[in-house]
Amino acid sequence: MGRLIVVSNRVNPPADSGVGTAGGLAMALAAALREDKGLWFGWSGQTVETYTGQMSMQKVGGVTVALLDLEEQDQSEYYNGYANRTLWPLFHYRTDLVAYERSFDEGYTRVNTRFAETLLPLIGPDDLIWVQDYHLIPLARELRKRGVTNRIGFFLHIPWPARSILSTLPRHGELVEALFSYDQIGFQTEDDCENFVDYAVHDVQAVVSDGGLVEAYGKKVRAKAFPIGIDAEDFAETLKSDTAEAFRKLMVKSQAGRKMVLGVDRLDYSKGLEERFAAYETLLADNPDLHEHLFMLQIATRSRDDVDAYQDLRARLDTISGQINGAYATVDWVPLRYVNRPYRRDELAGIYRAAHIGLVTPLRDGMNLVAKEFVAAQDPANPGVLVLSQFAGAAEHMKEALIVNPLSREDMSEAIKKGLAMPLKERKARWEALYDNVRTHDVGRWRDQFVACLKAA
Ligand code: GDG
Repeated sequence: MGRLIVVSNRVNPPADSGVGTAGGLAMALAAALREDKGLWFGWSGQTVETYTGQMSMQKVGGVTVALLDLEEQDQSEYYNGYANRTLWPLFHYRTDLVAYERSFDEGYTRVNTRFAETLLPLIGPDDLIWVQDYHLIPLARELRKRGVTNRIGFFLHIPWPARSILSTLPRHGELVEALFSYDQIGFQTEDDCENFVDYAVHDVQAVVSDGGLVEAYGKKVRAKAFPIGIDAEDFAETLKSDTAEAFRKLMVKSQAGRKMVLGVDRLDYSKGLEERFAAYETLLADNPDLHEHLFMLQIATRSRDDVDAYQDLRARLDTISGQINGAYATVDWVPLRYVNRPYRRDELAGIYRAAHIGLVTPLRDGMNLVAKEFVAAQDPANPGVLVLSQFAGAAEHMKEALIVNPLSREDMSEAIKKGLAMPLKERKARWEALYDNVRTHDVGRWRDQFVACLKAA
């Protein structure tokens, strides 16, 4: 039996000491890779002046990783360019932010070719190859061109957009055709999978048969939804750690009896942070009786700082948060605590636990793991309430949350108010149903189901 080879843009297996600090996805992939002595391949995150194609192999936390250095031009055209300025906004329905530049397209193809050339000599005859995310859609095509006949799977962590949105991308047909070089493709939700099939049927007259087999371009690919989850067991352990408990206590003390409305996100325009702040302002404006009885903590860790849209968003959030505090704060009450610094996972776990409301209101999101972490962190005897956007993939299975439209500040403001006033019995009933799903549909199940389908493809 061959090994599992995971390929992703960046490679981040947890270090030996990383238990409780690394993300669930990294933990789940690393566990599978350790079990069958697999390999994790990707970009080192480093750039060199001239590309050499040299890669370095090392063992991290029992996992063999192979890292490739790219050129600066690759970073700007492939990573900051096609991946984060073309595909990311497009797939999150932000056509207003999409940049279409030929050089991005070329950089994307070039880096996928470089990945294929470097990975090629490492592939054994029976290895399964599992490619992660939108950075690497053409990788299977490039491997096939070089004679690879192994099973290759692809999982998309972000939404697959509706046909009308996708068709705004120049050469969208090429991108879709590239997916037909895989044996199995996975999406976060049924909706995403339907969007893909809809495009294939209408734009390239694909034939779809039972079990999600899609035939077009003279090739066949299986398409299916594999909703990702968190590592619930590890998260429960993390929650028991001294650090988590210390952070929970710190939060309780600093709350001084006030209820906490919590948001935790990467600072990204897809996460609906401006709209969330606006909703919170509406809540404060409409409900003077709530003043001083609650506060909002928004942790928004900076990401993709090299991209203009992220710098612009950060500047706007700085302004809005200042305006809210300027208008409503008193000498001993800060209504909005807005924090850009990152926290460790165990610290975050303690912060989640102390929250009364978890606000997860992206404008679009593949899944959203924060929603699941918030649920996993709650005290079963006195759980907080999840307010969840209808546009997060997580909403497909988390119906017991208070589901909101993030584009309506009134909707969100009312949901926060409802959550704050929700009786314990209802909070418990909703939380139990949500937690049951988080626990059973965890990241291990996601990984095992994908790999089993890929093996059977
Ligand atoms: C993509 C898709 C999909 C956040 N701040 C800190 C921190 N985080 C952690 C959270 C959570 C993770 O980052 C964010 O995961 P999300 O799922 O919310 O969002 P993306 O980063 O956009 O992820 C998404 C996901 O892939 C998986 O398929 O769900 O839809 O966009 O785990 O806790 N972690 C630490 N410090 C922070 O300050 N340690």
